[in-house]
Formats: sequence, structure tokens, C-alpha cells
Amino acid sequence: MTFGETMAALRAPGALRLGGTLGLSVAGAESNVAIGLARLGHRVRWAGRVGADELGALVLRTLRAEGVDIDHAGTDDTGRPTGLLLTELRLGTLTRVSYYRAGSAGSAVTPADVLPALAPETRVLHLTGITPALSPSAAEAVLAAATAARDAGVTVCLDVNYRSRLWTADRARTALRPLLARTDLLIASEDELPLVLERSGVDEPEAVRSVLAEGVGEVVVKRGARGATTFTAEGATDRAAIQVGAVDLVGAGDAFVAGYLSGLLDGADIPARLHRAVTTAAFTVATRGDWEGLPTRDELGLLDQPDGTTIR
Ligand code: KDG
Repeated sequence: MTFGETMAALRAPGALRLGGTLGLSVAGAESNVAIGLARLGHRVRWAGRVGADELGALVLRTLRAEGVDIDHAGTDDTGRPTGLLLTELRLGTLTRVSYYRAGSAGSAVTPADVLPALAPETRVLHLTGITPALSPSAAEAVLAAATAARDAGVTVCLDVNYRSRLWTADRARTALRPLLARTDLLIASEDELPLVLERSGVDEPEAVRSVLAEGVGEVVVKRGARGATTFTAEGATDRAAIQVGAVDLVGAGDAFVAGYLSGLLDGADIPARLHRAVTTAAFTVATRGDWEGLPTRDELGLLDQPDGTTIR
């Protein structure tokens, strides 16, 4: 189960200020993960709020079409709109994002919206550090859900997912620190890891030691094109990334998380979780869009085919 804000996404193939044609889709880190898991055949629920508007209908329709359970997704009845984000592929794979989400329906999510979505059969709760940046009630929802899940024996996964356009590193640290005691699996890129520590200026080995000492069982550090490492009390497991022609990097982190959690839900060991994670990330890197290129389970082997293969 996961929750967060899913927005309408307008994507420009070049500089936004030049105008031209935009493509309309949806975007949200948590729903990207949910779609990734659904495509791999897992049962997954997304909770959150959308506006009572056409873009909210687009979000819900997309998630439903992707096989994500939206029984606990709500429509805002106080006039707040569905949030919007615009992306411009500005320079090669360098993407610039503009948010129009202040005061959005998704940012008004409360504990009462999400707690009922934690079902007795829920095995994993996936949270990101984006949601607590959205509003005080969204931050409360994250803390309440993490607490309830921990108490119920549900595995809590937290992807730091720092968004500097939403808050400062200091505000992020203040909100994320209390989550650590409720987190079983922490996922962070190399530069995000210090954000969950009491103080900055700590090197990676010390940061990982301190997070494990705070009770997090598994720490996954993402290293982009260099792969990822999982740390547990037993030691470290490295995994190289799968090299593909990079087309669009947005969503690669969420795809990685979907692959990792898919491995975890399948009962796979850490090397196999990492293998699935770098595979799903490679699919997203090699295709346009945050989630559109995510693989179904029977497509996972496609990356083993030589470039230029035609399947017929
Ligand atoms: O991880 C990809 C996300 O950045 C995107 O889908 C939108 O959730 C999003 C955000 O807040 O940036």
C-alpha cells in the first residue's frame, strides 16, 4: 500500500517558454511505484486525494487502468484542484520541473484519508519524503501511517526522494528524522542519505552505520548509472546498473523502488532484489515518461535481447 500526491503532468519536448505541443499524462512518485508493482503482478493500493475536476478523473482513470487498487482514493470536496507539474526535456536528459501544487487536493491529504487504506493483509507500506513536504496534514498522515503500520507488523519502506523545490534540507531533516524509528527499509540516493541524520557532514559508511544503529534493517543507497548497494547488519551487497541508452531519467528512482519491493514481496534475497531493481530502473531510463516504460513481468527479460532486435 502506498499514498501521496499524484498530479497531472504536462510534458514539453523542449523549452517550455517557446510554447508548442505538450503531452498530458500523470505523475507522482508513489503512484509510479504502485504502477510498477501492479505491472509486475502484485496487488497494490494507492490512497490519496485528487480534485473534483477532469485532471483528477485522469489520475484515477490511469491508476485504475494500470490495475492499481484505488478503493481508498478520495476526491476533494472543498474546491481544491488536482496538482499539476510541467516538465521540459531541456538539454539531452536534463529535465526541468515546474510545480503547480500549492493548495492542491493531493497536498490536503490527512491521516483519516490514509489510515483506513492499511488493510489487515497489507505487507508493505511505501512512503516517500515528498509527502511530508506538501502540508502539515500530509506530514501527519505519513507519520500516522508509519506508526500504525509498524505497530501492525507491516514492513515500512521510506524513499527519501528529496525535492529542493518543495522545502529546505533542514525542514526535510526535521520531518524525516522521526520516521526513521518506524522504517524497516530506507532507500536514498547518495546525496540524500545525510538528510535522515541528526547532523550533516558525515561520510557514507558512518551514515549507514548510524541509520542501521537506529533500527532500520535495510538501507539501499542508489548510485545512478553506477548501480546501488544494500546494507544490513550482515554487510553490504553491491549491484552494477544495467547500461542502456538514456532517454529520460525522471522516474528511474521510483522504478528502482518498484523492482526492489517486487523482489521483497516475492521473497527474493538481496542480490535478486537489487537485480530486479536495476532492471526496472533501466526500462524507465531507456523510455520516455516517468512510468509508461515500466515492464510487465513477462517483459523483464527484454533487456537481455541485443539492441535492434525485432520480436515477431
Ligand atoms: O519520481 C518522479 C517524480 O518526480 C514525479 O513522478 C513527480 O512525484 C513527483 C514529484 O513530486 O516530483
